[in-house]
Formats: sequence, C-alpha cells, structure tokens
Amino acid sequence: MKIPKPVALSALDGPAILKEARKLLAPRIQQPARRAFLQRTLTLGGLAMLTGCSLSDDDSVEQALTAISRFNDRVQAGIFDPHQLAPTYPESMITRPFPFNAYYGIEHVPQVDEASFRLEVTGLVADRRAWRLQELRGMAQVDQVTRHICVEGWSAIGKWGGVRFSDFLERVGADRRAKYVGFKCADDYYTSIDMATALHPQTLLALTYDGRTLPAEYGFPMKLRMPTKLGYKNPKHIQAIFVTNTYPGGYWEDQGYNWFGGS
Ligand SMILES: Nc1nc2c(c(=O)[nH]1)N[C@H]1C(S)=C(S)[C@@H](COP(=O)(O)O)O[C@H]1N2
Ligand SMILES: [Mo]
Repeated sequence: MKIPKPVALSALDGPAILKEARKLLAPRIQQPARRAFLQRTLTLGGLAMLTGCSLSDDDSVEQALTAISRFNDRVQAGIFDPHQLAPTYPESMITRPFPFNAYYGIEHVPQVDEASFRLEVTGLVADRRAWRLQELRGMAQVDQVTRHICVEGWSAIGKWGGVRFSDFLERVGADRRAKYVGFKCADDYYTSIDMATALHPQTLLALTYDGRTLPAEYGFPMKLRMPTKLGYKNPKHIQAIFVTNTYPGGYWEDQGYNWFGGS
C-alpha cells in the first residue's frame, strides 16, 4: 500500500476526498471482496452519513476523514492476531545498505550521548525509574530478520536485536490493560501503539542493527521494531516511554496517516 504524504483537501474537491476516504477505509481488512464493494459504493453523501459530518467546509472534510481513519483503527485492532507472526528471513536476504529515512536529511540525525542517556519510563507503570542503556543490555536479548515497509513506497529486510518489549513492560510493571504505549524521541518525532502490539512476541526494543550497536542513523540509542506495523510506527532515538489510556497520536498520524498502521 502506498500512501503519499498527507495533503490538505478542499471541501470543493469531491473526487479527491473520496479517493482519500477509500484509502483510509480499512485497507488491511481480510475480505478483499467486501472491501472493494465498500470502496466502490462510497459516495460523498454516503461518507457524510457514515461520519455525521456535513463535508461543507474544510474542517468537516477533515473530521470525516479522521472518523474513517478511527473506524479503520478499530477494524485493524479487531483482526489483529496477537499470536500470528510476521515473516522472518535468512540473513542472506538482508538489504545492503539498509535505507535511512526520517522527516529530515541524514545530516540532521540526532547524536545521543550514551554516558548521560537515561530512558524515561512514566505513566501506568509500577516502577518509574529511568534506565541506563547498560541495564537494558543486561536483559535477555533476541535477534530478528524482518521486513520494514515504508508507506512512501519502499521496503527492506534488516536484522534488529534487543529486548522483547513484553519482557520490558513486565519488568517495569506496566498496566497491561492500558490502551496505549507512547514514545518520545530525541528528534521531535513521537508515536504511540496499541497494547496488543506492544505485547506481541516480535515487538523488540532494538539496541542493535545487524549485530552491532544501533548506529545513529537507524535510531541510537534504541528503536521500537515491530514487523507487524508500517515504518512510521517504529520510533527511533527513543528517550521516553509512557503507558496511558489517553490517545497520544503521533508525528505523521496527527497529519493524516492511519494510527493503527498495520503492515
Ligand atoms: N525518531 C524518528 N523515528 C522515525 C522516523 C523519524 O523521522 N524520526 N521516521 C519513521 C519512518 S517514516 C521510517 S520509514 C523509519 C525509517 O527507519 P530507518 O532509517 O531505520 O530505515 O523510521 C521511522 N521512525
Ligand atoms: Mo516511513
């Protein structure tokens, strides 16, 4: 699925609004025939009725598209299988060099100092102590070769290693019934994920790339790596992790990308 960078839509541009709404309509629903039907039969009137928004001005168009995207989140959360594993690959298939991507150029990658670094952990957790990198390296480590899919139209296979995020959440005594886990990064990036994905066995708090300390461009000191989610859901340069029931949004999500962002 390729989604261009979000664009501002005008209330006057009916076809563009429908095109956007069709893309947001549960793109990952398991029944392609039913999805195709919904997408084909969607009209501007139908969209207005579905969402209760008039579509008469730019704000109401925005609201309607957001409503469709939230509906899509619920469908994806409903079909997400916490035991289904994303494909893994042999090391011979790793993409070299692995692509770099961020909302800025590689020359602006944040340089985080390991000695002074502390990972902040807050919100609905029993233990709100900050972590040093060395303590995370002391926990059980796993390696995984998986495919990263970016909505800008490329994908690549890479090898990430680190702590299973579910182990980390257990260690800090996170409330597993909470809805969201949010992330703040050393650049101005931020994102958040659903608890089911946070607890998925392939969700890693990655400390290494291809067997070596995570390089700056791929997210030093740590990145959340989820092969079940699109690239923009995988935060690099994580500085703070918080568990919450209040919807935290995300850098791209707040500009129109779908929040669940399953791949
Ligand atoms: N902190 C931070 N994390 C980020 C981004 C970013 O700009 N800043 N971009 C996201 C996007 S859109 C992609 S595709 C991946 C790119 O990761 P890579 O550089 O390891 O390929 O990082 C994601 N995580
Ligand atoms: Mo991306």
